[in-house]
Formats: sequence, C-alpha cells, structure tokens
Amino acid sequence: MNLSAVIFDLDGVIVSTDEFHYQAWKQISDQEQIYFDREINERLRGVSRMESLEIILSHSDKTYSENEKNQLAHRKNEIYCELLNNLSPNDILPGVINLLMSLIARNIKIAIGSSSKNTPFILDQIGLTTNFDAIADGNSIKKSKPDPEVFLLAAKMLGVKPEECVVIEDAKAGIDAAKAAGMKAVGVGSAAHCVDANIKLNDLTSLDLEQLLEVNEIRS
Ligand code: B16
Ligand code: MG
Repeated sequence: MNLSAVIFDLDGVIVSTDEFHYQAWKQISDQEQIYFDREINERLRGVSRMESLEIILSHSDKTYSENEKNQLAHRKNEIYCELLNNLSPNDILPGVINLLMSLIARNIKIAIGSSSKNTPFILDQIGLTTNFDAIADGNSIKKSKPDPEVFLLAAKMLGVKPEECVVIEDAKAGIDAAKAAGMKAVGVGSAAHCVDANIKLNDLTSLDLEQLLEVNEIRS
C-alpha cells in the first residue's frame, strides 16, 4: 500500500509536554497524599485527562465524588496550562522539523492525532498551527487511545484510507490505537520497546523517509 499520510501524536512525539503532564499530576497526587511515580505516569501516556485521573485515584483508599474528580481534573489542567505558557518553537523535539519538511517535499500529507484537548494551544505555542493538513484531537473525539477513533478521524479529514497511513507514537495506548485503525506504527521514546511497533526508535533524528515508505509495503 502506498504511503499517503503520516499522523503524528503530539505529546511526547512533537514536543515534550509529557514532562509537564507528569509535574502537574505529581502536584495533584501530593496534595491528595496519593502515591505517584514515573512508572505510574507511563500508564497515562495517550489516555484522556479523566482516565488519567482514574488511574491515579486507583492508588487511593478514598472514594471521590464526580464533583471532586472534576475539580481535581480542572486544577491539574490549570497547573499544566501554566507550564505550557513557557513553551516555544525551541521545544520542538529533534528530528521533527526535518521529517515534516521531507514529507511535505514528497507530497505526503501530515496530520496530528492527539488525545489532548490542549492541542490548539500547544501548536500555537510552538508555531506549527498552520503546518498540518488535518488536526484530530481530544476536542473532536469521544473515546481516547487505545480506541482508534482519533486516527480514523485524521484519515477521514485527510481523505485517505487508514491503510495508507503511518502513525508516529510515544505511547503503548497509541500504538494499539494505530493497529486497531489498520495503520502501521512507529514507536518513539517510551514506545521504542513496544512489540507491536513496526519501527522502533529513541527519537526522530534517526528516522529516514525511505524506512517510512518501506514500512507501508509490509503486510501486517
Ligand atoms: P489534556 P497525546 C495525551 O496527548 C497525553 O499523552 C496524555 O498524557 C493526556 O492525558 C492526554 O493527551 C489528554 O491531555 O489533558 O491536555 O486534554 O500523547 O495523545 O498527544
Ligand atoms: Mg503521546
């Protein structure tokens, strides 16, 4: 199958906002005296804000009302957005700009497929809002990764078939979502050891375009 589009996850692939999520959740956990560490944080990658909160609260004996949960999620987002205020184009991760430019030069479409409701703000902060052909994010979906909804929506917005797309992800939930959508997947950073990733990389500096074109020739 020809490669028509590459769908980029945002947090952990384009920019390291994953560290800001960790810091914001850590503050909430400390305030609530709930145990939270980087291993638990790994399970929050790619999943929605409320699902992330549920994972954190599963380490507490206290029962939280819906109202309390909404307040905690709201507070976490305030802390997170405060941290996002310092984001700039300098925070775009290594290899991203070169890859985007090579894809554009080959007429391969580029899209964002992110669970984050803060996607528009983040893209604005790093100066990439107008560079993508489609943006599918947490504001336009009902089910977050590992459900394939966000990637299927991105493909639909681009007008391409799912099997013509490759996803680049840093989360196991995202690799699972890509597979469920019938797409090939590149695992970077935290997803570099994901068994289901078709290409595994520490970061995007070592991804060359030929590798991406070849991966879509492989039958899954
Ligand atoms: P927000 P991605 C995801 O972004 C994050 O990985 C995940 O940790 C976060 O809970 C989720 O977005 C929702 O984010 O609170 O900003 O709506 O990796 O899918 O780009
Ligand atoms: Mg991510």
